[in-house]
Amino acid sequence: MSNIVILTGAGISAESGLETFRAETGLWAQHRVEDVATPEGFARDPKLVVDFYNTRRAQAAEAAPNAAHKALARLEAEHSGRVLVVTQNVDALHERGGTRNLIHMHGAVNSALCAACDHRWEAPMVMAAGDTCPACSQPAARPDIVWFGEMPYQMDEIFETLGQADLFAAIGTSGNVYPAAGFVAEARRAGADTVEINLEPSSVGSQFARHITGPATQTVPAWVDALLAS
Ligand code: BV8
Repeated sequence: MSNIVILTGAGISAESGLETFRAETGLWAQHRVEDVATPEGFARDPKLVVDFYNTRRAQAAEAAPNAAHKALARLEAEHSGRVLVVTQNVDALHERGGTRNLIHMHGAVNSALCAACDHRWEAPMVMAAGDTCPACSQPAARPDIVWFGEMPYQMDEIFETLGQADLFAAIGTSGNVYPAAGFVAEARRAGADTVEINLEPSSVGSQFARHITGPATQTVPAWVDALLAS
């Protein structure tokens, strides 16, 4: 199991108190996706979208990494081979939990992006629609988030690593959003072993060789212990 690729979703941060998307009381129950997570929604009402991410940024700052985040950091530190965490999450709980080799494929709520010159900088706690870019001074600041219809970040690197994976794990993701939901098929094509760690099977659960069921703060540390012992 030298090369391990781990995809995480909102479920790994749920026990840190951050809402998931598709639970009954989740983020998509409170906001229409097309209003707050699409470029069209941002163009239509930039204040609504910027405020949505201001709220998420404040909630993420209040949250603490949980035992699952910390277990993945321990795996990276102690595993003899390579460990890459690809997260769909925009919170910073993986890096605050100690993970270094990390890709935020859907962006990060602590980062701001200039829609005019592509400059990135650390987002202020509260962004406002029309904020100017510190590099080009245009009023084109936006949350550095990948919205629906936009290309996720570092896809070449992700696919290259999936092609060399010995083990692919998906933790706390419902498998509803592509291209992330297609990673398990890519890993299987590379001959990797696959495991899904979740409260219940995801929409792509049938594509995984193994399932570990239960809350991430219990299942992930036990899974890491077993991996490091093997
Ligand atoms: C793109 C913004 C193309 C950040 C998000 C086929 C191929 C390619 C694309 C598509 C396709 N079909 C459709 C598409 C388009 C679309 C898509 O997938 N639509 C879906 C709805 C059908 N995809 C896109 O638009 C993507 N872009 O494809 O671009 C392209 C090509 C060329 C040029 C340009 C563009 C972009 C997708 C990114 C969208 N941005 N968010 C933010 O606001 O946070 S997606 C959003 O949902 C999140 O980022 C998150 O990543 C994603 C998935 O949610 P999950 O993380 O899985 O969370 P969820 O609530 O759903 O599930 C939680 C899970 O945890 C559950 O399974 C639950 O059981 C579990 N759980 C809960 N508690 C626990 C737990 N598990 C363990 N322990 C617990 N305690």
